[in-house]
Amino acid sequence: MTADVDSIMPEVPDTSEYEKTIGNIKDIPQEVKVIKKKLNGYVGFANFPKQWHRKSIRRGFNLNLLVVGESGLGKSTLINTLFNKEILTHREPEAVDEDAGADSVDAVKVQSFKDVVEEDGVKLNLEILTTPGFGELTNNTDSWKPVVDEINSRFDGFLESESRVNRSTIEEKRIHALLYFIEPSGHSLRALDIEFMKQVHEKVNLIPIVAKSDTLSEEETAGFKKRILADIDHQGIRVFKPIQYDNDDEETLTISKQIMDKVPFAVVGSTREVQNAQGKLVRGRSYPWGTIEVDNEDHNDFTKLKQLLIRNYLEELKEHTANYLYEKYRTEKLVKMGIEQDDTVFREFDPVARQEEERTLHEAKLAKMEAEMKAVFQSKVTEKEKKLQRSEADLFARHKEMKDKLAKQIKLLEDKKAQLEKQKTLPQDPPASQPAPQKTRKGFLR
Ligand SMILES: Nc1nc2c(ncn2[C@@H]2O[C@H](COP(=O)(O)OP(=O)(O)O)[C@@H](O)[C@H]2O)c(=O)[nH]1
Ligand SMILES: [Mg+2]
Repeated sequence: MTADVDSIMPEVPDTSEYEKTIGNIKDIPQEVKVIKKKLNGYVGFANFPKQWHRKSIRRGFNLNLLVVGESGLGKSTLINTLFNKEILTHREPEAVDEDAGADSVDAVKVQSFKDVVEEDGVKLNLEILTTPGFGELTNNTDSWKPVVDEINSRFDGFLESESRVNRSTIEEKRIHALLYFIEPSGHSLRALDIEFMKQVHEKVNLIPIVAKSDTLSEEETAGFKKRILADIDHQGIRVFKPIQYDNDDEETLTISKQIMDKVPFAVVGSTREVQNAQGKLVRGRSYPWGTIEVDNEDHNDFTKLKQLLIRNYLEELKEHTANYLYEKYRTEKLVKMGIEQDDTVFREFDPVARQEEERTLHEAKLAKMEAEMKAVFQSKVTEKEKKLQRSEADLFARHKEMKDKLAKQIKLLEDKKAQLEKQKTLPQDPPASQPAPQKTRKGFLR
C-alpha cells in the first residue's frame, strides 16, 4: 500500500511526529513525484470468469446428442458438418444390412458414437446417439419406445450414481438435446412425427429440424415450417427455447430471437467443398442451377442451429436438462417408488416460524441460566452457613477450654491460699541455723 504522503505534507504545521515515523520528509527531493495510488475497493470477484475459464479448459466440455429420424435424411452428414469431423460413418452396421435387405430391420436400436473435438485448445467430449431403424419397421407405432427407454435409463443411471456413497466420479451421460429430423415433404407433420415428439418433449430438449431443406424451394420451406409450428403448438409440444433473463443485454436478446425465429431449422449438410458463385471454395452442394452454401445464412438455417447447439446455448441445454427435465423425472420416479419427502427433515423455510422457534430456544436458554445461577447462589449460602456454624462451635469450644483453664487456676490458687493460711496459724520459730526466709514477692502473679 502506498501511503498518501503528499496529501499530508503541506498542511501539517509540526512535522516532527511524522518525521519520527516516516523519516525526514524534508529529505525528499522536490522533483521526486509522489505517486498517489487510490485503493478503489476492488475485491477480486470480477476475476471469477477467468477461474471458471481455467477450470473449463482443464476439464473440457461435454455434450450428449440424440439424433432421430429416418435413414437417408442426412443425419450423419449434418453431425459431421456441425463438428467438422467424420464422427458418424454414413453406414450404420445395424441399420444397413445389404444382404438381407430393409426387411431385416425388426427393431429400433440405439447406437452410441463417442469422439473428442478440439478448437483453440478447448476440448468438447461428444457422445452422439443414433437410432437405426427408426420409422422403418413394418409397424412404427412403437418407434419412440427405445428412444424414451434410452433417455430414461440414462436418468436412472444418474439417479443411481447420485445416491452412491462416493459421488465424485459421476459421469454425465444424460441426453442434452434431441435433434428430430423431419422429412422435407413440404406438406405437414406425419402421425409418427407428432407421436414421437409428444413422447419425448418432457424428457429432453427437443429441437425439430427440416432435413435436406435444399430439396424445397424457399416458399415451400416457409409454408412447411409454418404448418409444422402450428401442429407443434396445437399438440402442446414443447421445443427447446432459451430462457430470457432480466439482465440479458440487447445483443443476447437479439441472438436468442434470431435463433428462435428459425425453428424448425431448415438445414443443409455437407462436408464437401464446392465452388460458389464468387469462385470461392465453400462447404456446400452443387446443382446445375447453382450452389447451396452450408454456412450461408441466406441459404439455410445451419448456422443458427450451430449457434444454438454449440456457440450460444450448449450450457443452457445442459442446465435445463439437469435442473428441470431430470429433476422432474427424478421427483416423479421417487414418488412412484413411494418415497416421500420427510418434512421434519426438509422443512420449507418459513421466517415467522423460524423466529418463533428461535425465541422459544432463547427463552429456554435464559431459564436454564437463571436456574443455574440460583443453584450456585444457594450452594454458596449453604456453604457459608456451614462455615459459620463451624466457627461458632469452634468459638464455643475455645471459650469452654478457657473457662476450664481459669477454673483450674482458681482452684489451684485457692488450694495455695488454704495452705498458706494453715502455715500462718502454726508457730513461726525457725531454727537458728536456718536463715530467715527472704521477703520476696514471689507469687502466682509473676
Ligand atoms: N440434398 C441433400 N442431400 C443430403 C443432405 N445431407 C445429406 N444428404 C445426402 O443424403 C444421403 C444420406 O445421408 P446420411 O447423412 O447418410 O443420412 P442418414 O441416414 O440420415 O444418416 C447422402 O447421400 C448424403 O449425401 C442435404 O442437406 N441435402
Ligand atoms: Mg446416418
